[in-house]
Amino acid sequence: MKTRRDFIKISALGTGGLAAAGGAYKWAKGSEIMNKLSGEAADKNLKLNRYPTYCEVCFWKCAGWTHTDDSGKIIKIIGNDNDPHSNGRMCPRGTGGIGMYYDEDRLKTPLIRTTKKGKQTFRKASWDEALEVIAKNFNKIKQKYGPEAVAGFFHGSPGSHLGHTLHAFGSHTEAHPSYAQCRGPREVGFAATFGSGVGSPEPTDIRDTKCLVLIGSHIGENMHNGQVQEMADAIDKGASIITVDPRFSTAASKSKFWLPIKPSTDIALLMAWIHVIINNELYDKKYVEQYAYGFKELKEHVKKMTPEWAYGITTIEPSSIRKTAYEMAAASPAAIIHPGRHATWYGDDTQRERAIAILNALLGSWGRRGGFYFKEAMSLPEYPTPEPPHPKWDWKDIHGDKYPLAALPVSNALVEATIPENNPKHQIRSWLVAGTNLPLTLPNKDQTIKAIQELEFMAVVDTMPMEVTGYADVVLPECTYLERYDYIRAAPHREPHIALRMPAAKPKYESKPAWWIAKKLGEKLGLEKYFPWENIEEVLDWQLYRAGSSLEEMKKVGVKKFERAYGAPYLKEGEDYEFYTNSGKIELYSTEMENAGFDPMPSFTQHEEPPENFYRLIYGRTPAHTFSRTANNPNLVDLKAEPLLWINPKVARIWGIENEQYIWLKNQDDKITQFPVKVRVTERIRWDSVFMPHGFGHSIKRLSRTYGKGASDAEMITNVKVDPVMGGTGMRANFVTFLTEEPKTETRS
Ligand SMILES: Nc1nc2c(c(=O)[nH]1)N[C@H]1C(S)=C(S)[C@@H](COP(=O)(O)OP(=O)(O)OC[C@H]3O[C@@H](n4cnc5c(=O)[nH]c(N)nc54)[C@H](O)[C@@H]3O)O[C@H]1N2
Ligand SMILES: Nc1nc2c(c(=O)[nH]1)N[C@H]1C(S)=C(S)[C@@H](COP(=O)(O)OP(=O)(O)OC[C@H]3O[C@@H](n4cnc5c(=O)[nH]c(N)nc54)[C@H](O)[C@@H]3O)O[C@H]1N2
Ligand code: SF4
Ligand SMILES: [Mo]
Repeated sequence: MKTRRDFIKISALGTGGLAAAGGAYKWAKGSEIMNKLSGEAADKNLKLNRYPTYCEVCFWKCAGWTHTDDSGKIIKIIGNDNDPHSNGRMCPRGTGGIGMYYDEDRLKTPLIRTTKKGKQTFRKASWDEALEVIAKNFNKIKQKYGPEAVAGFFHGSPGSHLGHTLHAFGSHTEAHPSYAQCRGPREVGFAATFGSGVGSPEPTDIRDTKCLVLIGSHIGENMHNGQVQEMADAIDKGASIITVDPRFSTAASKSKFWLPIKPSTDIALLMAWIHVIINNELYDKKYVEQYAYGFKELKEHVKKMTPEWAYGITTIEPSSIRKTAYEMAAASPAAIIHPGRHATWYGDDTQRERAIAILNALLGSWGRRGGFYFKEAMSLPEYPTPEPPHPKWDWKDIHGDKYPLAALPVSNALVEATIPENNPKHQIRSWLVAGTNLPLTLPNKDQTIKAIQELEFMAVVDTMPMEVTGYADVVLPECTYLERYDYIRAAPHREPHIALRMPAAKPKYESKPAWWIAKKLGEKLGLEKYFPWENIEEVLDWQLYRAGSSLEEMKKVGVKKFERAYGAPYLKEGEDYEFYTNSGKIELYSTEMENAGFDPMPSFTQHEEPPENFYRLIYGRTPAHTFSRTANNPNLVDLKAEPLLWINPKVARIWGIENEQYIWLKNQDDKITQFPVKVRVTERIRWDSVFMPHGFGHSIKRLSRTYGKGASDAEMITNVKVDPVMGGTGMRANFVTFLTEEPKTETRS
């Protein structure tokens, strides 16, 4: 039975949560941990134990060592010297990761939705009871509609465990926001060009590059560790950085050229660069001749896309466009036009990524030193379990004719398929969510909530009481990454390698690791045969043994490197090479796009302009936080407690807004932010845009350090431009105006 889900504030639970949190906040500030964090109190007599881990504070997954003192207390995390993701150094967020473990606002027990005196609330439950309720509901849905009607929304490590349970149950309806809200268009655009996506970590050979072009990619605020370190090294070695950003970002401040582009016009700039490089014969002729397909067509296509044409669109001077094109060509092939990572901007994102890929191809940078290296990952054998049942339908049926080049499920398509009004052929009835805060992560929150209200049942696995947990019927508390094993990290890099995560302490409270939750839920669902092991150590040891290592060895070394098995990371001069495209070549003219009914070569299309007195909302990262997951972290709150809204001085003057004033934002659809945001008046942003970091504006009172701190960009993202090629949600077509007085509550979003 469908019941309307009231949003339940977990603060209603327990006693004295806020008071206790206040005390602990002070404790954390003046504590040994904070001193250790800043490296001030290195007590030489302290005996430390160390346990290998890889970080879960963001998806760079740096490997490091968690240190505990002789009483078993977690003291610090430092990088593993042998790890190519971290090179022995964690970023401030990774160092502060222990705040996740110590956060006393954490979820502590399983919770079940119940009604008391007509009011919905959560009650504490045992694991046995909570898992029983989930299993009962999933099996009910399986009987009524088939197992396919249960969908998974996962991000990060817990998804690999719970995904196994979902598959064993009979559903492949599973989505991750890292695709349709993040890197999807980039993967599709690069695959259509080079026959291979970019993947994570990006195989950008930044340490040896001579020219790095960042187009809406803000390394420096985007703190992906190894990449930031390599960029610093490249700058030291004299590489030139070209940053294209409406905002004077950290990267822009390190750049030889900053092109403050009018937002939403990047494709015009990219095409003009291609024009200059072709017309002035600056491209890598031998490389293009040997490896590329469709050069003649491309040359014809860009004929009229001159810097003068692009100037009218982008506001970038033709002379700057030419100068920067020459700069890249001088560095070729050691030049990188960075593909970015959060690529879902304006709905034509696959085409923008295609333009970036084409430019790289012309400069001969794919497979070349200082460009992109050919990555290699260690492949670990899967622990043998029976073949899962074959679902009658899955995400591909949900997509139908839409998004023909989507290689992975699109989260927003799964949300749409949950709403009966959309007449989905395959309706989703239940969600299992783990490691993703959907109301802040998916654009168009109203639609997400509407879908949730249609569900017959929703279970959420999280470490914290978050916006998403408030809508669950059952909440399961996962322990933090410092308290658990997960699968081996076998990410690609210059050298194949593996990294182990193991617990440094017992799970606090009643929290449990996702592998345990996945197995126990599986058993409750009658799927024991898919979990023919006692614990995950058994699985890891089995896999590691076959890869030429063991759990015992990995506990000692944390990271192990292997020889490359599939050739050199760079092309040799004139080497024969077949790309995984239809033509076997790098496709400047994409046959794959053409066959799917899209333009084989990118073109600029005009996007909406802000209405009068509105400004484009651009958002991004802030160095000390990751999305919404760290906003309450006791250590990281100290580094940055609230977001700032960047406004150009000219605009601030017109509005009479002062630096550090708190204001509310209203968007083009009359949505108003729940909380005000502090203004930073700065020349570092164009007048037509405002900038704010993502991940703040939490509405959960139980998040005692971050509740009500700043506005949430997600509340303002109601105009979503979906990429027809692969379903990515363009989120930058939203415009805001300013409210200097506190708005009446009933008008708020
Ligand atoms: N408005 C807006 N939306 C965006 C973006 C943006 O910039 N602005 N960025 C987009 C991008 S690029 C991405 S990749 C996505 C990221 O999307 P998400 O990964 O959903 O981002 P978070 O807000 O960090 O939410 C993570 C959730 O996982 C929980 N969590 C953290 N660690 C663990 C764990 O170990 N186990 C479990 N079970 N749960 C855990 C956290 O408490 C939190 O509830 O967001 C996308 N959406
Ligand atoms: N500290 C920290 N680092 C992170 C993360 C985090 O949460 N915190 N998240 C990680 C993840 S999952 C991702 S996907 C990456 C995202 O990181 P990136 O892909 O590097 O960056 P975005 O967040 O998309 O980019 C924001 C930049 O684009 C600019 N911009 C806005 N509109 C336009 C436009 O129209 N044209 C151009 N040229 N520029 C524009 C903004 O001013 C801003 O500087 O960061 C990763 N690194
Ligand atoms: S970049 Fe920082 S937060 Fe991300 S995994 Fe590495 S140490 Fe952790
Ligand atoms: Mo992302």
